[in-house]
Amino acid sequence: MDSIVQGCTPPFWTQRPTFRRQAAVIVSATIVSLLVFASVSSVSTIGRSGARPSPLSLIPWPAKLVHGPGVFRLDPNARIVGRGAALSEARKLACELRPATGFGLPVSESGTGAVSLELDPALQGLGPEGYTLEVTSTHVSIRSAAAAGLFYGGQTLRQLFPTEIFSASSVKTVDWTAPVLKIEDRPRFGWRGHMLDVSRHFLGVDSVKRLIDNMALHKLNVFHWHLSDDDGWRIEIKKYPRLTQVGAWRGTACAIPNTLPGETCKRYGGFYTQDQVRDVVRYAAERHVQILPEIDLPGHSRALVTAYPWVLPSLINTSKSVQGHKANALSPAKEQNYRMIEEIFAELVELFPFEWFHIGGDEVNANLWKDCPEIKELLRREKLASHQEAQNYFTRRLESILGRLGRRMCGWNEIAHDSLLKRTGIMAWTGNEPGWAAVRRGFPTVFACAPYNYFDMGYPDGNDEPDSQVWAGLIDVERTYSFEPMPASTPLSLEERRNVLGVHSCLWTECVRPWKSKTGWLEIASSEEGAQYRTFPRLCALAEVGWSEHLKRSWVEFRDRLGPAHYLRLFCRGIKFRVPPPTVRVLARGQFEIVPPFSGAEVRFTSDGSDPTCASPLYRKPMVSADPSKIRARTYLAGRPSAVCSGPDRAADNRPRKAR
Ligand code: TNX
Repeated sequence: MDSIVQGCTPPFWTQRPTFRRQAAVIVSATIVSLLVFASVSSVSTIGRSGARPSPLSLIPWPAKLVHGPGVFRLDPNARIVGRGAALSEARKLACELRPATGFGLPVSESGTGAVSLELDPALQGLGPEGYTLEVTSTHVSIRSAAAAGLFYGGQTLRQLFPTEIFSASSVKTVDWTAPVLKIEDRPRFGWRGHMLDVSRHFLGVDSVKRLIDNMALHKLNVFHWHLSDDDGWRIEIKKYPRLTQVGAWRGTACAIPNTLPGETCKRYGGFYTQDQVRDVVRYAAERHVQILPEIDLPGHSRALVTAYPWVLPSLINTSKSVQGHKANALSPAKEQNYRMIEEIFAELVELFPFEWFHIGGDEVNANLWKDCPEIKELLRREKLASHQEAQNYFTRRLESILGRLGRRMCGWNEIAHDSLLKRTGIMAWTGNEPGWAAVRRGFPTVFACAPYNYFDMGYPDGNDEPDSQVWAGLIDVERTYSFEPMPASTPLSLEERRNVLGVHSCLWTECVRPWKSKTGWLEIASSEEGAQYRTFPRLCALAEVGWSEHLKRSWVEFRDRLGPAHYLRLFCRGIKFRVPPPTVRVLARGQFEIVPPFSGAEVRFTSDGSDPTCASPLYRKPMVSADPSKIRARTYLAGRPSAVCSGPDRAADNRPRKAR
């Protein structure tokens, strides 16, 4: 039976009239910008075969791809067929292709169609996320051993069509063709994740869903929801209502004061109800994204502690955590704390079906525990030699609570200790070394290495851009792309390498808020836009690190797939991504060269020290200047300017700025 509208939840924002209006503007800007690109340069990417130019800009790049001659054309009468269990994936694909094409794309369970999706047990060797995609001049076939693979085949197919396929409203001027080819694909890692901190700045359900949607199109499959921290508790817990009544709000009129730099709000905050969380979990599952909840314990707990002060040690001192908070860690010696945690976790595991549960465990200020008699007594009774061992004891207790609740615990690398079960997971954030150490000790480990994958760090050439963290260095897209959890030099045995679950990026949101540049070239209108600006395009690089084989990765090829094609996809989706600026280099005898951020980028420049505008000359080739230090350049992408590259040789500087 045909089903045109039933059967999937379309990205909900495609239904919003304001977004549709915005999309119409975006699409026309996109077309104008493509014309600019076409006239400025011949945009051509060299395919992996090396032999022939390829217009393909797939991100992440697939494992095997063979080109054929000709194209497939999606026509208005096309039908999508999904037999049996493939039907729901066929419906999702149709939902994703309808808005831009404006075609009905009926979905059926039998018969023939222009596009077919099929479950095929013979493809088990590709794993549940692997798939084959064959495009002939008349037909597209996606096959996989499991639903996730069909979904990812569909994501690849979307990227084979012109970039406007990502528009939220119909684009009449485009011929919906995809090149004839065969792809066989599977991910390198089973865990490809991204974390969003909603405690420091709160992002509502719609923003979270948009992020999940954008993760899924990059084939990321774990959304890590950092739901509690010093600055706010963000999820309704029925048994402990003060967690959100008190813990979700900060400001001059609240029990939790303003603390983020420059913050002067009266009342700021928000939280998700359990019904909202169920809805988000469902939405993510439809996109094959699992949600990893994090409740950060025993440190980073000012919000919890303010709501229920009895969780603190009975005697505390004035010592401070890394972020400067006093009294923000629970006592590991109070039995009622473990009862409370078990009751909170019991509510949470009902909401989050993912096998993993994150308990934080980072940056605990153990000095806070020094003077407390009940903690001294705990050390004596349990023969714990230090406050670190007291944290290990606390973590073990949480591990058994989660075991009882049917979940596997994971936490930041500070928790790694041999007394934990080897089914517990470690998330390495301070560098690759703690990750390798955990792997060698037998822990399943996810690599979320700050100097590569912390998107709250600034961009290296970020003039007049939003405030950022710098402690782990400045991180450009190339740096994220260069991330490798298992370089050839890593002394890990084959057996140990199996413990590397995958890769992960993090967006901490201390600095994520609306913002306007001094010279007016950039306006970040909301916290969501702030988050997007930091996340994209670095997340695109992380996606390829997680999916594509290490030795087949090439930065230059990736860079030219990103620009312009993938940027235009992000643009069509309304993402406030960061436009990459060019670099100015001085050559001999006053000659200068401007290096575009990708082949064929529209770069405009001035030579008198003023900021370039869209009317400034287009850079084409090296030139001579009386004073190269006055050269200023910026990229324009779909009409959006980048930051100004001011002067020569402002190369990426990834040095850490401040020790933690
Ligand atoms: C470290 S990474 C933290 C966060 C901060 C972040 C800022 C980690 C486990 N803890 O609490 O927000 O740095 O970059």
